[in-house]
Amino acid sequence: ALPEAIAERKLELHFQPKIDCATGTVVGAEALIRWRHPQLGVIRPDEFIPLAEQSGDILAVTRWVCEAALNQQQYWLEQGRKLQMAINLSAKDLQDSSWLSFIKAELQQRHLPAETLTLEVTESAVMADVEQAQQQLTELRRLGVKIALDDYGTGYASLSQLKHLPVDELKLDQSFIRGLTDVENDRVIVRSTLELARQLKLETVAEGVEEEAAWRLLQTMGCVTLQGYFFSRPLAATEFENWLSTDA
Ligand code: G
Ligand code: G
Ligand code: G
Ligand code: MN
Ligand code: NA
Repeated sequence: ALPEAIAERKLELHFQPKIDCATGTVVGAEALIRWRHPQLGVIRPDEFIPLAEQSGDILAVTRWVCEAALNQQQYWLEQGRKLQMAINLSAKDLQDSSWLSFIKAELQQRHLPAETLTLEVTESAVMADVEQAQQQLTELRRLGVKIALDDYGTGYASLSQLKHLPVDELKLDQSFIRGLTDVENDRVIVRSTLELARQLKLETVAEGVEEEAAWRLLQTMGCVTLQGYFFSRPLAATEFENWLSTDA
């Protein structure tokens, strides 16, 4: 039913704010897909993205996500809100040879600078075919698009591969952030990963920040950007606007 859901506009995006760690101001948003099913209610991406990857529908889903996210970004820009927009790619998207020309056209149509778009790819998606991913990501970066390595620390990207991967940003997986304030090991891992990223000239995002104490600790560790329920859950576009106007 997924292809029909796309055609019938049953998919929607929620947006989770990204926060500048040093100042607490909003700098962007991650678009996260939701499927509003007439019988089953809201289906979360964890449930249908793996199926879409198996069936091949993921390519159409990602294109829909890209269009919808860029429409939203452009609308917010017209309202005077300049926000970095992040979308999630799957392994299959990295193997899609027409993705590059698609994204280029979508940006040009809207006169959006490529630098304002971040593509999040998981470590495991990259590792599925390292050479192909490397080539695709290199060309995307040449276009100006930013690349983030999502769920960093949970996959198999070795440090030597990291050195050669064409990425701009590491997103530390929330499993490390959750224990940050009381698990010594997590604190050590996060601190040294942030230091590694700094040395490699990579930006950093900490995911799953749920408490102010974690934010303060990440500040002392020099993390660049934050995301998490302490600031906000993923919100529908109008909720996001309301949140922006009350918060910032
Ligand atoms: O908010 P949350 O439950 O949305 O997301 C659950 C998982 O689904 C996360 O791992 C997230 O990266 C993934 N996800 C959310 N939206 C998309 C999307 O548009 N494309 C892909 N490939 N994954 C997504
Ligand atoms: O793309 P990615 O795998 O990073 O997707 C982010 C997932 O994490 C989404 O399911 C989102 O709803 C969820 N999330 C975002 N912030 C928090 C948080 O602070 N705590 C928890 N438990 N989940 C979060
Ligand atoms: O691109 P789409 O067909 O979804 O948008 C239709 C119109 O809805 C746009 O021209 C724009 O003016 C408006 N719109 C899009 N996103 C938002 C939003 O987040 N909030 C509000 N208030 N209007 C929006
Ligand atoms: Mn993500
Ligand atoms: Na993640």
